[in-house]
Amino acid sequence: MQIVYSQDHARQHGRGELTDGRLMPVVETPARAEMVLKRAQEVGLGDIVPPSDFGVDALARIHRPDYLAFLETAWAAWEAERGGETDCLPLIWPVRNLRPICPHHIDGKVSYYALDAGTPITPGTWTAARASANVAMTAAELVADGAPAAFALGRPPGHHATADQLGGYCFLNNAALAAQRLLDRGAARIAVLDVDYHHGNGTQAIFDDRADVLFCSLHADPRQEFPYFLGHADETGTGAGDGYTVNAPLPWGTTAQAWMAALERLCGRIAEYAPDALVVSLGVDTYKGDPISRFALDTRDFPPIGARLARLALPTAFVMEGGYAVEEIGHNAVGVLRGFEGG
Ligand code: Q9C
Ligand code: ZN
Repeated sequence: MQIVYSQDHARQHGRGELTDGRLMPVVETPARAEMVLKRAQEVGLGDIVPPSDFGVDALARIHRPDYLAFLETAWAAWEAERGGETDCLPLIWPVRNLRPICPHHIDGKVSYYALDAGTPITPGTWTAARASANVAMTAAELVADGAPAAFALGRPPGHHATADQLGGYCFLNNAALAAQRLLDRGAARIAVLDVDYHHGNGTQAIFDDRADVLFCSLHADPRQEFPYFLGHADETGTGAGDGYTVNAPLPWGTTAQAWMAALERLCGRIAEYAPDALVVSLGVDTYKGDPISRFALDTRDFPPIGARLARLALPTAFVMEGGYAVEEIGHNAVGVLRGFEGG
């Protein structure tokens, strides 16, 4: 399958994320994408193609215009306020008992538009995030043009980003943009399957009230794990979208066997939905050696995931999400894709 890739991902290189009570080096680094690219080339996965530029209008199919304007201007406002020595991070949120009215000062604005303090805005964030979104939409375009599959090898990831919020290392929801692109190209129904260790709260929220996108996710139980406030089993969608969200929260320590059993259930639901295409939010932070995650999948467990997805027999756009064990991320992510091609 073709691999869509842009070097602009490297423009997002945060200095610090607030974690465990202190500012720590970020785990969502440029090396992640470089390691996946290296492995894809090693095994000859497919040709590497650059993204097309779909412009801000395509982003606005999913994201609120005021949020896009904020992302575009946030670094300049932050830099003007206090120099460029530190990344732009929030400190207070419009939570219970406060009012979500967007402030004018950058400190308040970044808090309004962020859902955590682990997602630094840097000088290159807007460039890198747009490139990652274009990478995902280009993969969708390839699939819409008839490719059986395509791989969007982008970062920063996307599935925690909502229509108007960044968080969880995500700024633009690449998978949602890919799904929307497929719909805009004529598909009637799209399934999004999110296999990242973390719940894809952004993607779920974006499609919550829609029946034209089935959102299915396997993830660490939000009672134990980030993003903590979405991803429970009783969330099934609202309004017209009722019945089109399926969550499979799993406990810390989940093994490949239990994980595959949950995947089987979600694949059944996807087959029943009979979508025109599938978007896979491909996170490999389910790996047992992942530094921020607590599932127990081994490198050999990833190819069977791809093989099972191939049995759905759907045109498939894979969109890179999480995975922070940098040495193994290439073997794990490309393992899924090779399993898909061989399966
Ligand atoms: N101490 C994705 O995988 N921060 N995002 C965890 C760990 C949030 C992960 C803090 C993790 C978000 C795309
Ligand atoms: Zn993740």
